[in-house]
Amino acid sequence: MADAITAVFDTVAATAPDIRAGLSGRRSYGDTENPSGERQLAADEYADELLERRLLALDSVASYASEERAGVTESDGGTYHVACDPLDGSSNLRSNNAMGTIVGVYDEPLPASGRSLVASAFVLFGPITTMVTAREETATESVIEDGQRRAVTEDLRIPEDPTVYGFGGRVPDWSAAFTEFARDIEQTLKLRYGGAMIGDVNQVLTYGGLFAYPALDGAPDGKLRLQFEGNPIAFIVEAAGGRSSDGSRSLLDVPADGLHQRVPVHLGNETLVDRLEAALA
Ligand code: P6P
Repeated sequence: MADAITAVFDTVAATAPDIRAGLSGRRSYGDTENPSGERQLAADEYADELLERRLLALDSVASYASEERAGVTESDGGTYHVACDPLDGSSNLRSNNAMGTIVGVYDEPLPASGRSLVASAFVLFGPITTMVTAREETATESVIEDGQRRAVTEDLRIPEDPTVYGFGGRVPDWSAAFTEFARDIEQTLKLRYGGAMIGDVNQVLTYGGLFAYPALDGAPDGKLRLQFEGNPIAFIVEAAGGRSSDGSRSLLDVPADGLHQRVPVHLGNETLVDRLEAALA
């Protein structure tokens, strides 16, 4: 299993420079929408096509699914089912802010429970390109140089003392319970919200704190997708000693009932997620 997962991680790392190099010329929206009804940038489609082709070329990969396409692409053989958000936070491209790639490696056909993840990773296009990977309950942070991973933090752990928070959605659309919880958090933590989940989650992994895209009035399942965003990032945060929640349980325990199902997402220090669940109970 280790060799197959390493091959997936290495393929994503090797593809990162190509995706990054292709961003500047692909900042325009096409006339298509993804299955979640969001407009697609040319960069979204470019990253998706590169990742599909290169990941399905691996003997160990049985299928590929992404936020950008309705169905699953099967290959003939393989063990693992890969779910990608090829360019998470792509709306940040026009404002030149952080974005990146999320990959979940499941050992069950998709849609699948987060408990069937065997590995996950995200690539973050910031001032430098980094990649956080998780497997066997351990998270690792690497710098990507020339398409190669160089580990810089072998056992990434979320800091004990939380410092930052970032909550998505419009404040008037938050529930009364979440609003009260947020007002309490604001008294002690510093706001860090950049509009790309992995950029905001990386702040939480670096400084300690809480990221949330909660249930909203009119959108009780929030915005983020379980298969492509919630599960893979929860797998990483929990491997780093944090917690995840849909408001009442780990995201990894949320039943999979659709490839593009949305889920409220809360990720960060265990103490803060515990407080959040108590506030929403
Ligand atoms: P909003 C990016 O589009 C994304 O899927 C996540 O990466 C991010 O956390 C969220 O949506 C941002 O949503 O409503 O703040 O633009």
